[in-house]
Amino acid sequence: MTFLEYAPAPESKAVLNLKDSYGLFIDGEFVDGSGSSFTTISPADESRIAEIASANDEDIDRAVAAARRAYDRTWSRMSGRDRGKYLFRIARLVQERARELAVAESLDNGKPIKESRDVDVPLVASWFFYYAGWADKLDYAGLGANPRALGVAGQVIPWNFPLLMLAWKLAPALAAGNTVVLKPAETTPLTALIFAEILQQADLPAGVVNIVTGAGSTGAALVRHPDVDKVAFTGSTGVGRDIARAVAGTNKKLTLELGGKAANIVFDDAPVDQAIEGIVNGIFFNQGHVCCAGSRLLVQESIHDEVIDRLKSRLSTLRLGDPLDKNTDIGAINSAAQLARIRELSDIGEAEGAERWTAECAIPEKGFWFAPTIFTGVEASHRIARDEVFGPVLSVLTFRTPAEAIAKANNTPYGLSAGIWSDKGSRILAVADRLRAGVVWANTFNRFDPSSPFGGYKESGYGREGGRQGLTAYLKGAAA
Ligand code: TAP
Repeated sequence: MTFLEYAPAPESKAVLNLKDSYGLFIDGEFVDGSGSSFTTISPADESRIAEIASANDEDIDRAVAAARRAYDRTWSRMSGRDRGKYLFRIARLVQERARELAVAESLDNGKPIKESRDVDVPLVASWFFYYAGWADKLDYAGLGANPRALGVAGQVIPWNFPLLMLAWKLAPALAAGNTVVLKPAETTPLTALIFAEILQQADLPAGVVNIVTGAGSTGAALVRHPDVDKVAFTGSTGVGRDIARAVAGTNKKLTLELGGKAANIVFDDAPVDQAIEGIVNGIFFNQGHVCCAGSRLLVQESIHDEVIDRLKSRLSTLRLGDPLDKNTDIGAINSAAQLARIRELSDIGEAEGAERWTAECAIPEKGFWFAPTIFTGVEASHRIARDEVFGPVLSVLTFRTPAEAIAKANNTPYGLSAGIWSDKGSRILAVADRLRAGVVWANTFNRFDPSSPFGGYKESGYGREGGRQGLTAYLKGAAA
């Protein structure tokens, strides 16, 4: 089969107004950091984007003190209606600067511009719009009598959806009346810093949101700070455990959104064309850097060969390359370290006896890249069936009966998400009921909405983000 070649269609970087270096955002201003600064680079070509300040313990002290002052003097005294107005203003500014934010996100993270433009940034705006609407309705949300904010929240986020994770954390915290110190991931600080400019534009009172950049040690100092009332973390299960230990025995409230190893279950009566698109979206969206990615495909044995053949031909049409090109489907892997991890686990998959297939595509010379890969003949004991690869790698297992599908789907230490593909509504409901996963999608995958709670079981963490439930993590005595 021959395909028409697409001409390059790069999104212009002219919309960006980047600074050469960025400070920490504390008490409404950009200030110098006391730690040694670091460079953020584009993972697509390893080019330098900007110099970023690093926060040490003293800076964390300053940021937490600013958040405490803002909580005591302004934010906790402001009516919910007025807090809501600020959140609406932020949401509208995100929409106004959407193109700039999307370009910056693709540049710093490596994700395709069509995803940052059509998924990440619109969801960021909708998260702020949604929680803006809750700010003056907390008394009527069934969250207990007179729900009150906790105080200062320390929030630590990962690199896979940098601005979206910031929105998931900030919007409910602010709507509930808390002030915040947030640490973005070391490899993707850029959009959080542009967002800080948006906060200045929105005239948000100084200290309500503070953004401290740095490495893991900055996050560790933040979650351990004695004047932080609430810790919210999204990231790996290993770091989540460390934070749970640090917070144990204190009065801090804690929510953890950790890893996943979701089963995407395809029954033999599924609409196969749609299922193929759902499988592709489930694991190759955002290069598979998705905590709820459908990384384990469970396909009914009778349709296994047909599904795999069609999947391979679909994957052969995906275009890998420049994240800023509007035709790109698969962007760059976020960092050299993540690429090394994906390579290592894939090599282990092969060594353990699974059959590896990789889509043919030209890999750019510079930057971090990994072509879409499928492993068939995977067994439940294989590392690629158990460990989170967090990359564009799909492990395929088979099943014969619904009971076997459920048992295999639940055979994981994680419990974040799952997908079911079937023509029968009754089967979908019966299977969904028995899956130990926080989110179950039916005949779709990776759908997000601010009104819908999201979170996991087991090693995927605890607490819910999104929806009315997402507010409970930021209010005293509130139960979902
Ligand atoms: P982590 O290494 O856990 O890093 C997450 C954040 O924690 C980063 O900001 C990191 O800083 C910081 N950090 C590192 N060590 C720390 C410590 N000891 N104390 C406090 N903070 C620390 O994860 P990652 O590699 O960035 O992200 C990938 C993982 O996140 C995957 O496992 C994925 O499943 C999970 N994830 C889960 C979800 C949800 S909603 N469940 C969403 C997205 C991602 P540095 O960047 O400087 O290391």
